Order: sequence, then C-alpha cells, then structure tokens
Amino acid sequence: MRVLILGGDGYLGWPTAMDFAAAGHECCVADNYLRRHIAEATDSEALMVAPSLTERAQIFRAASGYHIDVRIGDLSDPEVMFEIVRDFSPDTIIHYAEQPSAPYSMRGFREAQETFQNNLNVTFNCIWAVKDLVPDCQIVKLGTMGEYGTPNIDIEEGWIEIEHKGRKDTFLFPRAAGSLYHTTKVLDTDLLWFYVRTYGLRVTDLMQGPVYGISTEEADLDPRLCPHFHYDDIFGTLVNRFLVQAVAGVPLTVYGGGGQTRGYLNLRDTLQCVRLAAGNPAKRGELRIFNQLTEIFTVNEVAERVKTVGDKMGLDVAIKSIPNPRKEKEEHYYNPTHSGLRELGLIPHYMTDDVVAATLERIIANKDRIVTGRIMPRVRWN
Ligand code: USQ
Repeated sequence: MRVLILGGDGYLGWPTAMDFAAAGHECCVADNYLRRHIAEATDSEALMVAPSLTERAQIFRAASGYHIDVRIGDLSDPEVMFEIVRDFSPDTIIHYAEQPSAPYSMRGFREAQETFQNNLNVTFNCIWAVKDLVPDCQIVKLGTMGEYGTPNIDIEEGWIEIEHKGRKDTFLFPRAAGSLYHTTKVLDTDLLWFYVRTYGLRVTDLMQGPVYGISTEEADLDPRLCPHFHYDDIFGTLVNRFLVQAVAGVPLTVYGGGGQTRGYLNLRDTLQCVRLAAGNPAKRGELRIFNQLTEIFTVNEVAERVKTVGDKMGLDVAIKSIPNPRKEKEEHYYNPTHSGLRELGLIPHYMTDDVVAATLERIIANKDRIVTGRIMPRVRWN
C-alpha cells in the first residue's frame, strides 16, 4: 500500500508510520507540529524529548533499513493537503491530524476555535483531496469513543436500527460528547458520512478509547524513536498519567468519584487495529465504524491496578480523589459493543501487571525529567 499518515508526528501517528513501513508499505508522514507548539505554550511537554520528524525518520532508517517520507505542512490549508496528496498519490490515508486534547479544547475561546478550525478543516480538506485526486483511496479516520458519551443503553458499533411508529431505518448511533474536542469528532463523522453517501468515498471511522503505553516493536529499537509520552493534564491520558504520578510520588489524581468508565487499549493494539482496518478496506460508498478498545475500567479500577503493581515495586503509591475539573457522569452504565476488530483478527495486549511494571520501569529511568507542576488539572469545564 501507499500509506499517507496525516498527523504523523503524534503519540499514535509516529508509531503507526514505523509499523506500516516495517510491514513493507510505502509510507509518508505529514504534520505541522501543532501538538509540539501547544505543549510548549502550555508547559505540557512530553516526558522524553523527541527529535524532529526528519531526524526520527533518519534514526529509524539507520536502525531498521526502512524509509519514511516526511512532509512538514499545515493540512488545514487546502493547498498543502492537495499538494501532498497529488504528489504522494496514496491508496490509504490514515487521518490522525487533529488537536487531540479535551482539556485544551475547553481552555478558552482561542483554544476552542483553534481545535474546531484545525480538526474540521483537516477532515474537510482530506475528503476533498481524496474525492478530486484519488477517489479510490480509502480513508481510515481516528474518531473517539467519546463521540457516544455515556448513554444509559448499550453502545452499538457506529449504527443503530430504530423502529418508530411501525417503520424501521438505520442511523448513526446517537452522539453526546463531553468536550469541544470530542464534539469535533462527532462533526467529522457527520461530514464523512455526507461525502460517503454522496460521492461513494470509502471510509473507516475508528471510535477509539484512551490509549496507554510507550512500547512498540519499532519504537523499542532506539530510545529516540519513542512516541510522545505525556503525563500532563493537557495531553496525558489517564493510565499514562497515573503511571508517572506513581513514580513521582504524587497521589493518583482520581477526578471526583472515580466511577467514570471507559474502554482502554494498549498502544500496540492501536497499531494492530489501524493495520487491520487498512488491510480490509471499506467498500466504495461505505462508512464503516469500529469501536476500538479492548478492556473496560473505571478510573478507580485503573488507580487500584497502578497502586498494586507500583507498591510491589516499592513505590508506595497513594490514591486521592480531587474535585472533578470536567462535567461528566461519575457513575453511569457503560456497555459498548467491540467485536468488529476482533472479527478482523485483533489479538489484544491486555493491561497485565507485567505491562504496567514494564512501563513503570521506563518511567523510573526518566524520573529526573518529570515536572510535577504539569500534573494537577489546570483547566476547568466551567
Ligand atoms: N481522569 C481522571 N484523572 C486524571 C485524568 C483523567 O480521573 O488525572 C478521568 C477523566 O475525567 C475521564 C477519564 O479519566 O473520565 C478518561 O480521561 P482521559 O484524559 O484519559 O481521556 P479523554 O480526555 O476522554 O481523552 C483521551 C484522549 C482523546 C481520546 C479519548 C478517548 O486524549 O484523544 O479521544 O481519550 S475517550 O475517552 O474514549 O473519548
């Protein structure tokens, strides 16, 4: 395949690029370093310093022999998107190029506007570049489980059949996101669905839960290939944050009651899911949706898991509930279907004690780099 990865500098984009390149595909990454700029502006830099994309591609080539083509540019500018798509002529686009932080999107008007414009414009430009230049190219788009929110019914895989006054039809599953960031993903799905049904695009929309982990087959070749590993309140996801807090000796920051329930997955499984989706493309005129998660935990369960393993390693981990900076349900029903990717062949890497311990070891080796001022929540929803 000729795989173009939009957002190829990100936590998921960079390891995905290495994974596709190592599987023998021609691979190009595009990014404008938006996340690095936001991290710098908000004092939210990742635990390990990542070299530039061009440098990482050189390091990866030296370590593995595989080539990754690098383009630096703002994909929310249609000229940049069209030029890259015209020049590389992909048959698969993996679209990660979005501002991915819920707290950043809730920080104020400027941050909300930046998130809204970047996320919607990149998706819009991607759709038009495919439609006009490479209409047979599949788009694999990273959505989020947060599009559905936490409804009091089972969450289906993207679609639901509704019977109303004796008639039936199939609709996108109702969505009720909990941040502006998550809402941009709802809007992305609607945009994609409109262009799929009108112009016959082929799209897979992956509703992904919070990802954790640092290790992948290729990232482990050289420490400089490691993905951006965030533990700050802006970009850090729950499990990664708790692991760093355990090492830093900061009580694990359970927001409110800690009954918030989400579907989690290992970074290695993100790569697997994206590879499976791309290897089994949607048909022309199909918007295929998968729920991308492997295990369901409450915040309290994640905290207990990290504490158990951390204590065994002598870290003496404390857990502390703090006022919830977000507006979200702290006790709720949560039962998402997630069988589609398993049917395509996904073999999950579960959050075992060994996986938690191995990640803690990596963090301990970088303990001196932890800036504790980045840990407590700095953004409130109201
Ligand atoms: N939480 C805590 N303590 C913390 C951090 C988070 O209790 O220190 C809670 C949050 O309130 C939330 C849950 O843990 O209830 C998950 O939070 P998160 O920060 O791991 O996840 P979220 O903000 O929803 O966003 C992350 C990624 C986003 C992705 C999403 C998937 O940043 O890009 O779309 O996970 S999902 O959560 O399923 O929508």
